[in-house]
Amino acid sequence: MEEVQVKAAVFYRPHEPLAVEELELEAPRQGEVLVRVAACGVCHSDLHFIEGLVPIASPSVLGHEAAGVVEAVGPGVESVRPGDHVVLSFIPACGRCPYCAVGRPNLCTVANRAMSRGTMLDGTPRFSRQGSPVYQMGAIGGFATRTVVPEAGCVKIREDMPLDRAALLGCGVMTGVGAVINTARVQAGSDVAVVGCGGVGLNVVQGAALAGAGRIIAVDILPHKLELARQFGATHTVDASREDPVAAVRQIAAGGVDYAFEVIGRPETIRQAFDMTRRGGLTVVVGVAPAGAEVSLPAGAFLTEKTITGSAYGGARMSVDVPRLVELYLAGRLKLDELISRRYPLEGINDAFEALRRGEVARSIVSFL
Ligand code: COD
Ligand code: ZN
Repeated sequence: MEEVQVKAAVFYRPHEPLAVEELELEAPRQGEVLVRVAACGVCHSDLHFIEGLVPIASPSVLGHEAAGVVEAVGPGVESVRPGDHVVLSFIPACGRCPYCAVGRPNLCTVANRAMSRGTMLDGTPRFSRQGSPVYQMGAIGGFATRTVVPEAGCVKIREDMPLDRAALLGCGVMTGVGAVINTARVQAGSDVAVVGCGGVGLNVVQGAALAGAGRIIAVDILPHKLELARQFGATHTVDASREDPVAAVRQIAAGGVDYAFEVIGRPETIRQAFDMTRRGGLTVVVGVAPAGAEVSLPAGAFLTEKTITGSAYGGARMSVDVPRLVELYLAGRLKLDELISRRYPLEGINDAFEALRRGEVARSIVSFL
């Protein structure tokens, strides 16, 4: 197979709009898959790169929340074939490293190295422009008409699952619902607080509802996000721009909640989530604060057996979790349609990021359908 031309949104430097331009895409190599992208969600993590808060290889095709149709496979690929519908994973777990071996594929050494380099598993990207490499966010680079990904980054799904909604499973839904189900293992009847109800936080809210949590307290600074959180299953809401969220949560759930999730990525809100967790409870940090940031915690609180943990990609075991989420959606038990506030063509990508920055959307998607 020959190289193909694609149109993609390319990041060159922080604080600059992405450039929508033509790139060359190499044919899939051993263990790789060429995918025609159907849709790619616009996540705040991509915005972190654009805002210069988190470093990334440059130039890079952003986008890590995508689904599409397999068009061709490289040598040795066995799990998917042309025509298959797939959700893409930004942690294409190798299956052999120590983390994979102990059942924690979201921490896979090989995939996380590829992710930090913006390459395939062999350390090189498949996009290029006039002969120079163009990197791919999360071994995906989903803001492109086509991309090449590792076979391990493809999760085959039912063909009756709409691909635009399937795309959301690739990051926001997996990260949010997974933080509740896989990382925290929230118990039925327990109290939950969610600090930050954006594209990922709303999925923490609906994950808590799925897990049968008792009180689900949504915290945000935008009233329309709190309204959405109610639709997704929040039983209480707290507007942190008007009142102290820690005091408010501790009043609603006497003494604090059993589980508090931070889904923004700021030291102050991580501290708030910890302080609203009750004795013996668990604080789960989903958001990643800017490089170099530190959080301070009251050391005395550990005497109360409080636990704080991170959650990466919702503890995803993609080949198990994605088909489960698809079934939940098709059974009417997982909200995806309600997450999609807007659809943009690839040319509208910078408007999509501007809307996300202004807090206007739950999720928007770039749609190639
Ligand atoms: N108090 C309460 N809510 C707040 C505050 C505050 N002080 N500040 C902002 N918020 C709200 C906003 O109003 C908004 O509703 C929400 O927080 C943030 O939502 P979004 O839609 O802007 O962001 P998401 O949900 O797309 O992304 C959140 C992440 C935490 C995933 C992301 O920002 C992040 O930390 N990414 C790094 C982690 C990572 O790389 N993960 C892998 C790929 S996602
Ligand atoms: Zn994301």
